[in-house]
Amino acid sequence: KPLVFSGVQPTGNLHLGNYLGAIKKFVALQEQSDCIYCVVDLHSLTAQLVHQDLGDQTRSITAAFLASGIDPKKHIVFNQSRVMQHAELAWIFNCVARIGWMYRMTQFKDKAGKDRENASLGLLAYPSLMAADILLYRATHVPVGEDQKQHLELTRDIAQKFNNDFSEKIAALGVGVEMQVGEETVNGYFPITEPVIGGPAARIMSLRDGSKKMSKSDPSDLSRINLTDDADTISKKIRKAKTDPEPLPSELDGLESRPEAENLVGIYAGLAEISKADVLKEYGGQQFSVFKPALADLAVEKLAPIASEMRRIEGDRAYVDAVLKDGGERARAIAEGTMKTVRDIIGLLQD
Ligand code: AQP
Repeated sequence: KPLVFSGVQPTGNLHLGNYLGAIKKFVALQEQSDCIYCVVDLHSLTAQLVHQDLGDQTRSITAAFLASGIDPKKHIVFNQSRVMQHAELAWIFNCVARIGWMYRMTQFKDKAGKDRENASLGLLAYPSLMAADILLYRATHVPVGEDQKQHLELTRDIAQKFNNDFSEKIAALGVGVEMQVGEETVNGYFPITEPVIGGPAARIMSLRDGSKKMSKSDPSDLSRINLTDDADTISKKIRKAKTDPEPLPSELDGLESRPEAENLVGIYAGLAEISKADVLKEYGGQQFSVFKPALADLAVEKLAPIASEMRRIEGDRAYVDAVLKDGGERARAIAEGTMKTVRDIIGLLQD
């Protein structure tokens, strides 16, 4: 059975990109897989150390998971810092990974900006912690938005290097498993994880600028639809979304070099669970004055029930805390099992 892991940072309001690119996939994967979904609070310290309300932000992301339909009894929902093995394995991966690998990460380059020397060491090492999050549970599949693709490739590189560096010890302890990686059969302790990226909404762009991804940290609230926006706000943001004056094309190639139009079509397709081509079959030739209100109605129809359920769950703080505590205990049991083996592989003495 596939084992799915993914995480979301407790850094501000969740938006439509987080929902369509990640959380909606988390929900869909529950049917055929065992899933572990994590609010990655330690990651949120990498870009900003001091937060006003980290605890409440963590609860709010948890409420969004539950309101979207994640079942915390069948699967595991917890916050990362509760399971200290994440930090322990991340340290080991810091010693497996090479600094050059980290400097190549586009997220580091974007977030560190020009003043690289002043970025936190944590921001540079972020992908090591992400690899630890995933490999601690020996997850086979990781649903994420397109922007995380490079970090997942690095996770595969870290797993592969660990498996190679310790191949003799892994064989001696008999803890390796055979895996198919592309054409090759390889043996190792850590799986070579498959990213689950794709579909029409893998990269949702800003509503104000089709060349930038929709992001929590964009200063303009008009650039994104927050999961908690009310119906009027959603309609207003879609009405004001940047577009060009042409009607929608009837064929996919007509969206080339029209990033804003393509983005709105992708959002519609993601919400309606159809392809972009199918959206164009219905709306090809129509003006945005027709398409935008239809998109706004669809977004309200899909998001309003989640927002109201989120508010209800957020109001029951004891329940949210109990979910995270229970999830933390179950996650810790798996994580400690992995770490016992990892310590043996490396040769660290333990009880
Ligand atoms: N625009 C997006 N389109 C599709 N997927 C997206 N994701 C984020 N933005 C988009 C996916 O959402 C998941 C959780 O993201 P995160 O909170 O862990 O980190 P992030 O990518 O840093 O989120 P933001 O909103 O873009 O925050 P800032 O502004 O801090 O950069 C991930 O699976 C991510 O791919």
